[in-house]
Amino acid sequence: MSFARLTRRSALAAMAASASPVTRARAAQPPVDWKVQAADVRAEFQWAWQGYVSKAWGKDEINPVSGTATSFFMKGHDLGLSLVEALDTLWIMGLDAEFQAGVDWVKQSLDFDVDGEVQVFETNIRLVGGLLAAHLACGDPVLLAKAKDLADRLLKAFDASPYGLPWRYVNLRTGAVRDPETNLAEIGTYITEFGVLGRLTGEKRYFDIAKRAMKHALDRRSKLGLMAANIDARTGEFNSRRASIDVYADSFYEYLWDAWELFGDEDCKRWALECTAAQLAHQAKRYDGRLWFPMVDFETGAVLSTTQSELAAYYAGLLAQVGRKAEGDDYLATFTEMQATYGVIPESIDIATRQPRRLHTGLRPEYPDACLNLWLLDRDERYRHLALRHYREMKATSRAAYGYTALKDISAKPMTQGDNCPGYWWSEQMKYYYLLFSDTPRIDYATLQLSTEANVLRGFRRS
Ligand code: IFL
Repeated sequence: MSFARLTRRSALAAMAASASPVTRARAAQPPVDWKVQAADVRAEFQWAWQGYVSKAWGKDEINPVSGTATSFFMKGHDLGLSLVEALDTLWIMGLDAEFQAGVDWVKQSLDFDVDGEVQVFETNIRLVGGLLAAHLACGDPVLLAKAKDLADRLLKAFDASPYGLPWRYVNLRTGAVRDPETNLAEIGTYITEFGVLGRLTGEKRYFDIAKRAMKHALDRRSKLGLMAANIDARTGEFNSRRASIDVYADSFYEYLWDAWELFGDEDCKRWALECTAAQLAHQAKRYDGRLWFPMVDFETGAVLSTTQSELAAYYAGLLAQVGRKAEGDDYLATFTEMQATYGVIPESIDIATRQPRRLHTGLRPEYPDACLNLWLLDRDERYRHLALRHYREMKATSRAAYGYTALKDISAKPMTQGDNCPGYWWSEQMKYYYLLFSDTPRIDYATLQLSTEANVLRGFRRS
């Protein structure tokens, strides 16, 4: 099942143990006590959790400057988003009392029978994934039942399309759907959560539903092997010409490879390799010597936009995972340069000028995500150092009275803060840093499998 991944990871890790002089020279960095760094990440997470508990308990997101809260899914009704996103991170960090308090809240207070609309994609990656990871961490069957209840409500969005492509929004109680004009990420980021749910419940249909939607889009690839990022769930046709590895498409590609690693699905592996080859052939471009992946016309390969978002940094890790490590390192270097230039990687960058296109940032996790995925392959200390730099910049700029916040203006000196901590912060970057620095015995790093939201879907070590 996951044999291919295990073999490859183990082999690369063994090679790293007998590192070449080149690798050793490149890794020459000031010595860092990684246990101390891990303890610092854990202490910061615990401190931010206390802020959430005191100011936003059960709410979706804390606004950590003002100590208020924001609903994420629907106005006036919260689903404990940050709490659910935090659960497996708390468990991995050994914050067991906090984890149990969160689980108790879910069991007593989280009810999905709500007459309100949610975004199907976000609900899956954040809540279904968060509940599944928490279940896998502690084994509590109520968490699995909640994940299944929620996923079943989301399935109505798939049923509404003759092609099994989920509409973007669904009413949790009535199943009414809205907005069929969707994109690759929102039709193709289900197979890992649904596949794990299917395994745990014995119902394979979840996996099949998720794979069908992905296959539909893959069957419509152009002669170049590219897909457009936008698709209509009613007609089943692409409704833009824009091929992208960036927002609106990103996690579709992650989930092809993840389905291979988690479930041994050969189709998904082949698709992942074919898509990567097409992207490297037709989207990879150099601007001033740096590697970028601008949006191109999916049929001609003509560059359509020179904007790249920070979110695209995940692709450095994915390239390495699918066997293109040199290109992954190359692309990581692009974002490393952005980090060195701006301190905080801009949310959106004009790749022709390397200037930020936006001054606010979303407290984003994609750069340490890539560092972790690269590090898992060969344990090169360099990735730890790069992630540490990212962590320190975040701590210096985003730490507020009651937690960590997105930034308003990265060009101001000092940078000015916004007032919102996105839910993914609880699931993503703090977990990436901790996994990189801690060597925690609670995780089997050889089998570790993370979702796009960094929910752990395999690799917990329960003693
Ligand atoms: O929700 C997060 C997740 O990583 C994703 N897209 C963007 C978010 C973080 O930037 O798939």
